[in-house]
Amino acid sequence: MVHFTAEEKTAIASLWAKVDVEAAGGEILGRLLIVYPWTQRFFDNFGNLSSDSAIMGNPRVKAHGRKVLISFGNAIKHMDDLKGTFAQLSELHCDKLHVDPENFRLLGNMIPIVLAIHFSNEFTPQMQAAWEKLTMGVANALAHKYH
Ligand code: HEG
Repeated sequence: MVHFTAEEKTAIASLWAKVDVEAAGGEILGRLLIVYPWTQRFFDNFGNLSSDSAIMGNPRVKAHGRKVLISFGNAIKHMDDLKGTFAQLSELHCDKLHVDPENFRLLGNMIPIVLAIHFSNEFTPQMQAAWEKLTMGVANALAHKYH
C-alpha cells in the first residue's frame, strides 16, 4: 500500500484546488487517445477520432475526461484508502467495461504531464514525485479487483 507524507498530501491538495477539471480532464483523455492510439477501441462510439484535432475537440472526449478526472479527485479526499475508494470502479472496469488495467497506468502517465503544462512554475520535482505516486496508487487500486 502506498503511504503519503503530510508534505505530499499538502502538495497534491494545493495543486488540485486550482485544477480546472473541465479543461484538464479532456486534455488528459485526449492525450491518452493520441499518444496510445490503441486505447481508442474503448471509445469507438464517441464519434470522430480521426485526427489529433478531432480528438481534442470531440465533445464526448471532453465530457468523459471530465467525468474521469472528477472521479480521480476522490483519490485526493481518500489518499489513505485508495483501494476501498476505487473498489467498485475496479469491478465495473473489469466485469462490464473489459478495460485492460494496463490502461490505468497509461492514463496515469498523462496526468502529471498535463499538470506540468498547466502549472509549470509550481511543478517542482517534489510535486512531480507526489503526483506520480498518486497516479500509480490509483492505477493499482483500479486494477485491484481484476480476476
Ligand atoms: Mg473509466 C467509465 C473512472 C480510466 C474506459 N470510468 C468510467 C466512469 C468512471 C470512470 C467514473 C463512469 C462509470 C459509470 O458509468 O458508473 N476511468 C475512471 C477513472 C480512471 C479511468 C477514475 C483512471 C484514473 N477508463 C479509464 C481508462 C479507460 C477507461 C484508462 C480506457 C482506456 N471508463 C472507460 C469506459 C467507460 C468508463 C469505456 C464507459 C464510458 C461510457 O460508455 O460512457
